[in-house]
Amino acid sequence: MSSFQKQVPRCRVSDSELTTVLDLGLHPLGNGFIAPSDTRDEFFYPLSVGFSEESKLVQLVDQPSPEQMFHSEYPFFSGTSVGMRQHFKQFAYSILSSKFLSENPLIVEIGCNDGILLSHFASRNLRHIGIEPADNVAALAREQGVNVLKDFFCEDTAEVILSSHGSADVIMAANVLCHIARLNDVIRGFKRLLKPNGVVVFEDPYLGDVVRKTSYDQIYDEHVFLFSAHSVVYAFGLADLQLIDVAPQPTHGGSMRYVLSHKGSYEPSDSVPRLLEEESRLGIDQLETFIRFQTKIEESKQALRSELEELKKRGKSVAGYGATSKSTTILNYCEITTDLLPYICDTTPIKHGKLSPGRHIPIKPHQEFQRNHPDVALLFAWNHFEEIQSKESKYLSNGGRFLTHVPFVRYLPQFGPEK
Ligand code: DWN
Ligand code: SAH
Repeated sequence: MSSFQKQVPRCRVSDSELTTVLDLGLHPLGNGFIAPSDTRDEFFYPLSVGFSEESKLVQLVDQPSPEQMFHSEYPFFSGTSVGMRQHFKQFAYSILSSKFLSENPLIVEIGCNDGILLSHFASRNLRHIGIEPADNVAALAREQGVNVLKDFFCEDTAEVILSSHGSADVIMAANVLCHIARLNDVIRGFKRLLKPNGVVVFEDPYLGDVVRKTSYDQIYDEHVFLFSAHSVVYAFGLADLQLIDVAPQPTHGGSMRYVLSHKGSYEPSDSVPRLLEEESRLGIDQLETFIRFQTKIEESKQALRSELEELKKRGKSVAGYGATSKSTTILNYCEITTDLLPYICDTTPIKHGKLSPGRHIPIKPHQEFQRNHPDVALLFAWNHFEEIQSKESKYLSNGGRFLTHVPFVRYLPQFGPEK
């Protein structure tokens, strides 16, 4: 083979051929909020998505290195959303009241961030450990009394935990397994670390929701995988771990919680074959579905751009709401710059005064939005709309409206006053 020929990408889990199904062009880091003085050296990578017919895994073809994404200035803090705090409280209660905890249990969490979930176990003096590579968020978790090991979880980390703490009753992971390219390594670590009757409980944005809602903004550097029951069964099956339960979650625009155990430890619930059947009906185990998805994404881009251009023509003021990682995909793919969107408001202090990755839209404190209500707010944090709607009741009653692209470009509330 000539050295100029491009190699066919391979599935990270099955090593089978990966077919590229989406190409979104060059993108910056999803959370690469940048100081105005640093824009010259900004990093870009090709954002494209592949599908493996073998593992059914939807995955990025290229992902930047973990150290580029998760570091001591990681700007996402799980506790910024009241709704997510509530969600993780319930998540903790579901584990605390389950049959999976032994007398003196060990609970392990991968990607514990600011301690939003693990703090519920720490406050009950239960043995626990969180693995978190981003120093700044790990420090917040420690302030809550959470024990944190600063590292990227992999099989070697599992060995470290085994020798210091013993094996785990429950291994939890929320919105993190979909971030880790070396999934086989992580799963081997789970296999080693888990007690014979232990369980892995993890949740991530669900591929079925992304396809149904055309929420293509869930595709960015950090999200190297978009999971389905099909791909979870395949990937964990390689290590003899079985899927015993699934439960849809409303978080992050539609997520799925997966429960796994050693093969044969528990009888899988009916929810598993039911979800597998539903996925086959939706076609998310088939290549053609993702080829059609590219067309839907392009249509969404055209509709969003033309609405923003129309608002500009009519002299309406517009601001972005929530400088989410997801917004980086929308802004860069839809080529939205300050002429259409002068600023984005966000509640995270570390993002203030920075520019959005790639398109360089200024990020301002939420107070700016409150001081100066725009005619239209482009809703980047659409997954938190319920919470935002109650927080912004004054904005809405004054005739303000939210523009969203999910599941198609439209205004919220749908029957609000004409702006
Ligand atoms: O998977 C991931 C999830 C868990 O969190 C990570 N890769 C990164 C991150 O994704 P995201 O940035 O898209 O997450 P959220 O939770 O949709 O976005 C939160 C952002 O929105 C924060 O910057 C805070 C902001 N926000 C706001 O300004 N006002 C949020 C709420 C609820 C608000 O009222
Ligand atoms: N669990 C939290 C945080 C999700 S953001 C929530 O659901 O809100 C993803 C987190 O995973 C970040 O804090 C990131 O630093 C961490 N992370 C990324 N790769 C990791 C790895 N290999 N091991 C452990 N944590 C990781």
